[in-house]
Parts: sequence; structure tokens; C-alpha cells
Amino acid sequence: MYTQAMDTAPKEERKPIRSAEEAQLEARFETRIDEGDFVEAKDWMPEHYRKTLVRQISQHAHSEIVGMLPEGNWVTRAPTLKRKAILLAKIQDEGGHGLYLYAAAETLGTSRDQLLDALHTGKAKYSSIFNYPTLSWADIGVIGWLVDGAAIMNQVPLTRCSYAPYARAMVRICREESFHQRQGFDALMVMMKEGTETQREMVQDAVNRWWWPSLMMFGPPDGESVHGAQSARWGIKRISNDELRQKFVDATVEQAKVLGVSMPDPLLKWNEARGHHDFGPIDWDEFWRVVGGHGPCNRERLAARVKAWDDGAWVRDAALAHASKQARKQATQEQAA
Ligand code: BYC
Repeated sequence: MYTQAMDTAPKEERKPIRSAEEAQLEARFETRIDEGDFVEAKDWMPEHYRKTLVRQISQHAHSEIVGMLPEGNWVTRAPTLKRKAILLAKIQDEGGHGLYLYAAAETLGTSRDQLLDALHTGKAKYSSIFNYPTLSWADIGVIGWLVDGAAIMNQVPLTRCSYAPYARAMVRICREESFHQRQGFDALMVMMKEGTETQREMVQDAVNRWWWPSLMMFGPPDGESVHGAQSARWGIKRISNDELRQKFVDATVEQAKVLGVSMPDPLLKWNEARGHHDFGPIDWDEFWRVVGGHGPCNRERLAARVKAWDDGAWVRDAALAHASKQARKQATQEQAA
């Protein structure tokens, strides 16, 4: 049994005091996880598990919402009506993914307002990839092919995440992401196979700019992943950052051959002994710079989200006023009855 008096460790080394009941609950929780059981919102869970999920799910939600911005830049300049309709639908899907994910995070007891406040004040992260600019129409195809392709690789294992509300949201999201990836590949195929030399050059230029940032989406190398081991232990992450990155490289190299583009990596080559492609070193300094808020578009992206929130204040106020008017009306009717 733990008492305050036994807690003689220096302050910074002290572990939170757990009651015997809590220790028992935690042991039962670990056993459930080991048995591959899913955890529901109403179930007991360790505080650290809850925090890890709120962090990851809300970062994921923010990524979907911020991810709408680089694509939104091209809605008015899509080359055909068909491409415009597809792009609009994709961006709407992403808004929807953000909403499922905020809802999943809310089941853990953190409100939507708290989650958004963390984004708007720069405390919460979102995927590094969305801090790069979209310079040509080919970027939209490459985002679909590479960025959504990397997202699918990372997110399919999350459909088996131990936290059931997140896993359920991911099933739906992954179905839509695979359509997103295919539409990107299709747009690039048209440019590569039916387009002009200039269009083919645009595609290659976009691949050159998005390849390395796409590899960074999977997070730091396993040795530097702060949360990786614990998240794997809890069945939140089923496959490590490096393993997913490798799977992505192996899959996309083959797709690049079909498209007729090359990756901007002279060290990329098949390694017969490993049964995988070797690839060159990733610029982790660039990754941490972008994650730390100093990428090409960090300020612009955050400012756009804060502006959207501020501009939407009247809608929230009106909805609240309407809801309280309805509640008053109902109360009066109930009194009269
Ligand atoms: N960007 O210990 P680690 C999409 C942070 S949506 C920024 O390995 P973890 C899409 C990490 O948060 C794409 N930060 O972390 C949308 C941690 O910092 P904190 C988003 C990153 O959580 C629209 C620190 O680095 N997908 O694809 O075990 C259109 C150490 O990392 C990044 C998801 O969110 C990054 N790339 O693993 C198209 C999927 N990587 O929190 C596409 C769900 C790492 O301690 N998330 N950091 O301050 C995950 O699977 C995991 O959170 C990650 C990172 C693999 C991303």
C-alpha cells in the first residue's frame, strides 16, 4: 500500500501515487490489452493511455482540417469541371474525417473547444506535410498519390487500434482515403500519358518536392520516437514509424514506374538481401524545423484556421441563441400542459 509518508523520493522522481484499487484496475486493463480486447469510452483506462489517445487523435483531426487548406488553394483553378468536382468532394471528405476524429477524441473527456484552442494557440501539432505549398496543379495529384498514400499506409493499422471509437472512425476514413489516393494517381496518369511535355515536367517537379516530406509523415525514426514503444505496448500503434515508412517506399516505387516518374533519391534501390528498397537519408533537421513551426507555410496555415474560427463566431452564437430559445419555448409549453 502506498502512503504519502512513504513518498520520500525527490520531487522530480516521484511517481503518481496509485491506490491498490487503481493498481488492480491497471493490471486488468493490461491483461485486456494483451488479449487483444478493444477498449470502449465508458471503460476504465489509465490516465496516460487516455492522454496519449487525446494527443494522437486530436493531432490527427487537426491534420485533416489543416490538410484542406493546401488543396483549397486549387479549387478555383482546377483544369476541368470534373477535376473541380472531385477536388471539392475530397476536401469535404477531409472536413468529415476531422469531425469524426474530434468526436472520437471528445469521448475521452476533452471538449471540442479545448482541442481547437490547443490548435489555435500553437500548442497542438498537426502533420508536418501540410506546411508545404501547393505550387502547381500537379501538386494536387501528387498529394492524392503520395500524401494520401502515406496516410492510408499509416491509418489502416489504426483500424485495429485498441481504442474502439478511434478504430471505428478509422474504418470509414480509410475507405474514403483509398478513393483519394486513386483519384490523385488517375490525375497524374492523365498528365503523364496524355499531357504535354510541360505537364510531364510539372508532375516530376511536384514529385521531387513532395517525396521527402511524404516520408517524414511517418514520424521520427523508431529510435527517436518518444511515444512509439508505449503506444505499441497499448495496441494504439500496431506498426512502427520506420516499418510503415519502408512499406510505403516499397509500394510507391512500383507505382512510380507505372506513372513514368522517378524519385529524387539517387540512393533508392532494391536490396535483394533485405527484400526491401534501400533509400537515402531523410533530412530530420528539416522535419523538426517544420514540426517546430518554421516550415514554409506554418504561419499561413495557422492564421487561416484562426481566421476561420473567428469569422465563424456569429454562427456559433446564433446556434446557441437558437438552442436556448427552443429550450425556453419547450419549458413554457411543459409548464402550460
Ligand atoms: N508531423 O513519438 P512519435 C492525412 C511528433 S492526416 C508533425 O513517433 P507518435 C491527410 C509527434 O506528435 C495525417 N508532428 O509520435 C489529411 C510527437 O510530438 P508530441 C495525419 C509529428 O504519435 C488530409 C513527436 O513528433 N495522420 O494524412 O507515436 C489530406 C515524436 O513522434 C509527425 C495522423 O495523425 C509529423 N509527421 O507517432 C490528406 C495519423 N510525426 O505529440 C491526408 C495518426 C511525429 O509528443 N497519428 N510527430 O508533441 C499517428 O499515427 C502518429 O501520431 C504518428 C507519430 C505516426 C504521426
